[in-house]
Formats: sequence, structure tokens, C-alpha cells
Amino acid sequence: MEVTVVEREGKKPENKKTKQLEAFIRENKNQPLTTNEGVEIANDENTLTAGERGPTLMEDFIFQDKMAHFDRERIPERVVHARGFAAHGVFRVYESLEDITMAHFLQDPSLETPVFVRFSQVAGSRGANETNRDVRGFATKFYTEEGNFDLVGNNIPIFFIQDGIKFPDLIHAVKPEPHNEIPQGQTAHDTFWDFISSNEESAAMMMWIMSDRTIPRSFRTMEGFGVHTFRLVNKNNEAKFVKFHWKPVLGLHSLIWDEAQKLGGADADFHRRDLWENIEEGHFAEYELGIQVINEEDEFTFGFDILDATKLWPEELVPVRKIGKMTLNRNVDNVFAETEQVALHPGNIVRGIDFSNDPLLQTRIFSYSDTQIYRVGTNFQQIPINRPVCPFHNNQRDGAARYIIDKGKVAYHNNSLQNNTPYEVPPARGGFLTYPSQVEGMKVRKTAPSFQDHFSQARLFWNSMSDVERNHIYLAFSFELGKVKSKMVRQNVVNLIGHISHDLATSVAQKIGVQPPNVKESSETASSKALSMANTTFSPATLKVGIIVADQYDAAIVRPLLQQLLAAKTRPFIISETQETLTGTDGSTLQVDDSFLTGSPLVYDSLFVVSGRGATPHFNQKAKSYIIEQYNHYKPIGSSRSGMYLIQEVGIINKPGVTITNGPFKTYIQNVGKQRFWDRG
Ligand code: HDD
Repeated sequence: MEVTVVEREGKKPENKKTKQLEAFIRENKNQPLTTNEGVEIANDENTLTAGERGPTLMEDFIFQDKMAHFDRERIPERVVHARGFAAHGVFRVYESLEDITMAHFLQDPSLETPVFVRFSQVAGSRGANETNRDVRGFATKFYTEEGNFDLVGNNIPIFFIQDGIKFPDLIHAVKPEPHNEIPQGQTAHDTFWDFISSNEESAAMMMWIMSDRTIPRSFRTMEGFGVHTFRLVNKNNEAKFVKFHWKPVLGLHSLIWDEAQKLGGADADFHRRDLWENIEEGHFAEYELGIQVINEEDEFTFGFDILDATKLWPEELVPVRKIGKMTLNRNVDNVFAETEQVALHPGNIVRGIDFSNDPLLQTRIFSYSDTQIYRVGTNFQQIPINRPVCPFHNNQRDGAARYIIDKGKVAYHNNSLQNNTPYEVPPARGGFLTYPSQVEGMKVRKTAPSFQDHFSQARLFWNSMSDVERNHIYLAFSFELGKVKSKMVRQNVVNLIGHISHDLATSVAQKIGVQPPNVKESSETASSKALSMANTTFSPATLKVGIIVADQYDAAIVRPLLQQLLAAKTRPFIISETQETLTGTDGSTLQVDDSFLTGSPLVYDSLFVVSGRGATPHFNQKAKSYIIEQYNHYKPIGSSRSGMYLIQEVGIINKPGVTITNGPFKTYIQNVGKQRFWDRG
């Protein structure tokens, strides 16, 4: 199946944001080439020179116009989350949440709110490989009719540190080491692990990042979390504490480490390609929004402080209520104009939502707008992608690259010349009212005693893992720490792990040549089902199936196979030795999507082997290498009887998740949905 890019002109899903953006979109096709000042250009191949072989003349304004703009094309990349990819979509609430919030976009199930979501990785620079082990950003801008609300979250529900004053330290430790700028976008190096082992508050996050959560299969199969505790406030000015969750409809699925590392070479754009292609093909990415709610009077009834961003609220204690669905249904028109210039900011809240005193959140409220002014410019909020869809008026003026032309001589408040407009809006008529929460106490720089248990939830996470997940965490620690040159740092990390699981720390210690820990292990015995990826939804929908076919293939197999795979909403691709059209034994033809050379077994979720009478020795050799790679990554493999000789030759006949069938393909497709067969050993 060839990936067909849908011609989208004139077919954009209509909403207030798409309409607003339309006004700024420029179509260059069939237009004369001009300078930025509108002068038509007769020759764009040669500079203006004095004589045919002479020097370039300074008066060449056409060259200057082009080159000066080019010289300034880059803006600073984000100091973190530099590599990202985004899409447009819509959000709709399931039922009115009027009882707990007055947020306009959460009142009416018939109202569609435009959204823009940017996924990212924390440590890598803009060109980093996308399958590195890293936390992923999941940042959503809701263009509500009462202003923009940004939920700037990650795919992990907790964070490394409790107070944002340590954020620059954390990031300096995780970024490439400054003396040689190695390694790119990875945590497997000395300074990162030195930071972790010197900051016990990172213990729980350390466990999460060593799990498969940090090597997602797709942005479409990641959870998202607002991480912090926020407040929802209703029209009676009653508040509740809340945490936000995004749950992917396709379930939560990850790569395995060997696959993730190799994908870095096979397709460094693996995640953006996956999102882009699926949206183009109409497989829109869907996530349900959930909330956990704690009443104000229950703030102190949990064994952890709800203001501490290194703690989650176990779903067994505080269930997640699903309140709505987001659908990402449109790719951007221009990555720089939209994805790069979008300015997300946890300080962008709307009426009905408010902050808590979480010290990490409080510091973020400064950092994001500050960085946008540096990165994008003073008037960053006026750039099309950042504008709210509701009207906005104020007395702010001027600044570099001002887009809006404000009329009139009055730009101050109070004024009488303009009847005191733009006017203030009383809360009863929609003006934002900060929730009047009580604050008291001495000014201090101190960690609250309630923020000091760092190991119970780290242990809770470990207790909740399946055997496969535990093994992956063990291997991840062994890999990451194996790359740490300082033996002291390796020992310090093992000692930290010892507080969480003595067994885990001892096994890792054996792998990396340090002593087992001599510390007290956490006594936490609870576990939480929601933390294990083994308990997620499984479905074959949108999974990539590579069908290995040779010339003179059996069309009686391939035709129904393709039909049944498409009916199950998988994405089948024909793989062969070359990209030529193949001919079946019945004379039918088949277009090859990927040759063994241009493709890679790594990008497929499953393989089905058909082969054909025209299979050459080279075909057989390459097909076998594809099968072995898939098998080693625990992926389902199918074969018709015509392809069985290859399955036999690699010695995997009758192994778990290996199906031989000439159809119907129901069992094979069910296996595709299961995604991995861990019992291969
Ligand atoms: Fe942050 C970007 C998520 C803590 C300072 N952060 C950024 C992005 C995401 C997050 C998803 C990329 C947004 C985009 O796509 O443009 N950050 C988080 C989460 C955190 C967190 C979930 C903890 C719960 N961040 C955090 C702290 C600070 C920052 C404590 C500083 C006090 N983050 C930034 C930043 C960035 C950023 C420097 C870089 C680019 C940007 O803001 O727009 O301001």
C-alpha cells in the first residue's frame, strides 16, 4: 500500500483556529518571483557583477534582500524540548463540568475547541534522533473562547525535582557534557547520573525513565500528564485540586531498547513520520482527557504532599474520571511557522482553572513567557499560531516586529478620552478572578518536611511492574550506568536504587562492577495497576505490517490478506527486493512500497511472508534477515505456506507468535494486535 498524501487544499477541518490561520497562508504556486518589497525578479541565478567575470556590486539589492533574510533564518532552539513535532485538532467535553469548573470549554459537549499539540523530547537538540531514551513532552494549546489554556505536560506523571530553582542544574546535567558536547539527547552519561544520585528527590522519576515509557512506539500511543496539581473553580468560587491525564485510545505502547537504538539509524524521524503519515491517511490520533479530583478539605489526608511534583496520585486512591476527547486531525502547513513558533506556557490559564502552590509549577510560570520573549520575540503572542481565537485588546504597544496596528491616541488606563476602554470586565461578567486561597507564614527558603519521602512511590512503581517490565528496567539501568565512566557515580546510583529494591540494585551492581548497596529498602508494599503498561488496550489498528513478496507470488494469498489487514485497520506495505512492480502467478500485478534496501524491519510492527516462485538467493537472504530481526524484537510473524521455507530456515517454526496460514488470517491479525510475544525467551 503506497502512502498517499491527501491533497488537502480546501479540505481543512473548519474551526475558528483554521479560519484564523487561513488569513496568513500564502500560496506561491503560479505566482511571479519578487523581492520582499514586491519587485518582480528577472534573474535569480546570477548576482549583479561589474563585467562577466568581475566582482559583485554592492547595489545588488535583489541579492541583499535574499541573503540577509537567509542569514537570519534560524531562531534559538528551545533550551529544552528542542526537537518536537505538532498537529492541529479539536477537543470536546463528554458532559458539562459546570459543577466543578466554569472553564468555558468544559461546559458544553456540542462545543468543539480547536487545539494544537506539540510532542517533544527533552534533552535532544532540534536534529536529535527521535527514538532516544528520553521523557517526551505532551503540550496542548486549547484555543478556548475565553482565551488560550495551555496544558504543558509530559508523558510521565511526575518530575525529577520539587523546586524549579534546580531546573537549570537538572538540564545542565542531562544535556551533552559541555567540554565535548557528547552524548546527544541521551541520559547515559556521567553528569546526568551524578545529578540523579546527588538528588534523592529524583528517585521515583529515575524508575520511570528507566522503564519503557521513555522509548514510546508512537506519539499516538503515549499517555500525557499535566504533572502538577492545578485547581478547578466553579461559578460559586468553590475550588478543588485536580490533576490532568491524557489517555491514548490506541493504548500505551513502547519500543524495546535494541529496536529504539537501531531505529536511530534506520529512521531518525520515526515519531514525526508516524504521526504525519497517520494523520495524512485519516488515522487521526485520539486521546481521552481525564481528571483526578481532590476536595480542598482532603488536602492532607494522603501519605504524600499533593503539592509535590515528584509524587503521583495513585488511581486506586483517586480515580481518573474521563471528561472528554481530543482528536488530532490536521498536519501543519509549515513546521517553522507553526511548530517552531508556537509558544506554550503553563501560565496560560483561563477562568475556571487556577494554579496550586506547587513550587515547581510556580517557577514555570516565570520561565516560559521569559524564554518565548528571547526565543521568538516580544510580540510572540501576535504570531498566528499563538493568537487566541477570541478578541484581545489591551494598552500594550510597540516592541520588535509588532503585527497589530492599534488605532487611536489612547493607550493607557484609566482614561476619559476613550470612555475608559478597553474596559475591565468584572468577574461576574467573565473577568478572570484569582482563586483567593489562604496564604500565611514567614518568608523562607526551605523544603517542606512533607516533601521528604523520596522512596515510597519509587517502590510503588517497582511493585507495579510486570516481570517483563522489571527485566527491561534492570537492563536499562545496566546499559545506562555501564556508560558511566566514574565508578563512584555508578556506586552512588546503585546505593540510591538500593532504597527502592535491594534485589534490583544488587543485580545491576553485578553488571557494572560495583558493590551491592548497604542501605535500607523502602517498606512500601502497595502497587497500582495503572502504572504497568501490560494492562493497557491492545488493537491492530494503524500498526504497520510488512508483507514480503517476490515475483511470481500467489495472488490468491496476497489479495485476501491485504483485504483482511485493511479491514482490521492495519497499514500493510509490500516489501520486495527492488521497487519494481511484481507479477503474480495469475498475471495480476502488485506495486512494491519498500525495497529491502530503502526499508528496514525495524519500522514494521509485524511481518507476513509470502515470497514467490521468482525469489532469488539474495531475496531469500534479505527476507531471512528481516524475519530474524522481527523475531528478536518479539514481534508477530505470519507466513503463507509459500513463504514457510524461510521460517523453517531461520528455525522459528511453531514458536510463540509465529503463524503459518493460507487464510483466513484472523489468528495472525489477532497476533498483530498483541504486538509482542515475550514468551519467546
Ligand atoms: Fe518545561 C519547555 C514540560 C518543568 C522550563 N517544558 C517545555 C515543554 C514541555 C515542558 C512539554 C515544551 C513545550 C513546547 O512544545 O514548546 N517542563 C515540562 C514539565 C515540567 C517542566 C511537564 C514539570 C512538571 N520546565 C520545567 C521547569 C522549568 C521549565 C521547572 C523552569 C523553571 N520548559 C521550560 C522552558 C521551556 C520548557 C525553558 C523551553 C522552551 C519553552 O519552555 O518554551 O521555559
